[in-house]
Amino acid sequence: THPMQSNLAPIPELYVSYESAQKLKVEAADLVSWDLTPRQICDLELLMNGGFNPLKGFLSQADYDGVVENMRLTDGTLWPMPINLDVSEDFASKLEAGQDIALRDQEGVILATMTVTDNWVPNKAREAEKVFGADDDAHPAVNYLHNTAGKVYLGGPVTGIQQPVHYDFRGRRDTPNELRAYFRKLGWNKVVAFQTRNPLHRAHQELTFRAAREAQANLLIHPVVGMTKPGDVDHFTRVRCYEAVLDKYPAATTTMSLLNLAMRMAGPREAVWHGLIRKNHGCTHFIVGRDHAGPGKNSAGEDFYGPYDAQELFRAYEEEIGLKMVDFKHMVYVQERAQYEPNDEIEDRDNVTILNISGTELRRRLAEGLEIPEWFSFPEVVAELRKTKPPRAEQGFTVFFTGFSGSGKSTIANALMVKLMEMGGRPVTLLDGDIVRKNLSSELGFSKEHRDLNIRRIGYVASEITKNGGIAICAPIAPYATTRRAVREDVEQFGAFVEVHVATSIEECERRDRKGLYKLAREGKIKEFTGISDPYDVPQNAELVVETENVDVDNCAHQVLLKLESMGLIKA
Ligand code: PPS
Repeated sequence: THPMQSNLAPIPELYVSYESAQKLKVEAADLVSWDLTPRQICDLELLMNGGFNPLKGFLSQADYDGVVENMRLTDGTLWPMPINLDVSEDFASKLEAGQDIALRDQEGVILATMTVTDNWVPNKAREAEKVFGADDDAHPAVNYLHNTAGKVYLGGPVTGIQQPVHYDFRGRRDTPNELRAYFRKLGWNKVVAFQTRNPLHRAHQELTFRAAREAQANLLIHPVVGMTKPGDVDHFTRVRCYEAVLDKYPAATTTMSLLNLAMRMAGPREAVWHGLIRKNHGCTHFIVGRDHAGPGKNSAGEDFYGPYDAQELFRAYEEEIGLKMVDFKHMVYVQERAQYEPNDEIEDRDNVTILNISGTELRRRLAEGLEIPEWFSFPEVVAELRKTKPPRAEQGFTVFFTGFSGSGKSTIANALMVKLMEMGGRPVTLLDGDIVRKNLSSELGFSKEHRDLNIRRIGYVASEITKNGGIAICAPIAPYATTRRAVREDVEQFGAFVEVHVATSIEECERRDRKGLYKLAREGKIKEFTGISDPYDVPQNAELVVETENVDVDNCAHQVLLKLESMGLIKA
């Protein structure tokens, strides 16, 4: 095959001229409007700027069927991914065939109008099987399809009014035509693109550099900053890492641009889709690695796709995509020669030491603040990752006490707070039941609905404290297990959640009756009193259960400290 050269002429966009856009924007204010979801905003941006060329809008039903069945639009063009406007049944039922609607971002700004030519209920199970390979919710896109996407799809041409606004890394974002113009200006007629959703370490730098050298091409680092796999390193951190790595390439060979794509993690189909998108961005070559855009394990614990399925499918469609694949070699570090080499090309294999650090091992080392060697990653990259994810003993967390009124929650929580403040290092906030009810929840009573609201508010504040690296100590009764679980989920996005059941029996609490409330509850003067006339779900999976009968407060607080230490949240 002879070397590919790019045609860097502009590609069609869906935007109207500036003047027409101003006019259309005013007219569109009267249209029925749809508030776009974050994923739809990503899709719309790439539709409008030509990233999804040749699509002219959201897929019609016939095009959708073709794409799902055999990766082709009705005119035969290769297109592997359904791009539809999913909406609620309620919204769809109000539309007439051929009606224009306005598409707004989450602040209400009109980005585009769309003529709704098609309106149908898709067979999502079939879409899952055909596009993602299995109707299994363990696949992030299948999960999205069933649990987040609307029931009805709309299709039809889009008229672009303005680009979605981004406030971050503005100088690093380029439309396909902006990149084409840039390549034209620099005379880059061969460009190899590297798609990524992870921080780049030395192996990636080495691999991309080799790919460019082999193809005798320039290199475009083209990371996805739209939506990636849940749990990935956030794009702010990643872009700072990429900027550090850019300095490591020979001058004037390499550039970086951010792609506001919403990934689907569809492996082989996704690789073909990524290729078409890069072709639109003026590239000539594309790196496809092992397990490209892999979604992880299915619900039976097996991989959804084989490790080289993506390379195979890409190879089968290479001509049509119009982009040459550079297959990703698994690079490992050879200690004796102090360099990276492709794993399948290592000479004298038996007499050298091959080093590698897996993703899991890297996460462990970051969490525990352990060394990450220079042969594995650049110190600047490691420093950025450590800033975002300090070791556990420096991260925020929440201690959530639950138990009957008078069980001793507040007293233990207070003792714990003082001990943590003595240790120092992180700010501590106590969200005691009584304090919260005075401040955050002063208008609430003790119905189930009000108790839930109260606990959700505590959970929200605790999750914010945890996110920002502080320690939140909560001490409400929190009688309902489902509500406690919801709070756990809120907090665990940002740090550890340590549930402590203060297991003082109701008999003992009533015997103590420190506030005289049990007496009033028995007399019926206080209604819905927890443990007397209102339920309490005993925690089934608390991190710690403390008994308070015949144990002093200091000892109870100490038990919590030991638990925190064993979880790595505080240092001995
Ligand atoms: S909840 O269920 O988690 O929202 O309750 P919480 O916010 O922790 O508030 C419990 C405190 O309010 C007093 N109190 C009652 N508790 C339970 N049931 C009823 N009906 C009730 N009415 C007033 C009681 O003093 C609780 O304080 P603590 O600190 O738990 O003893």
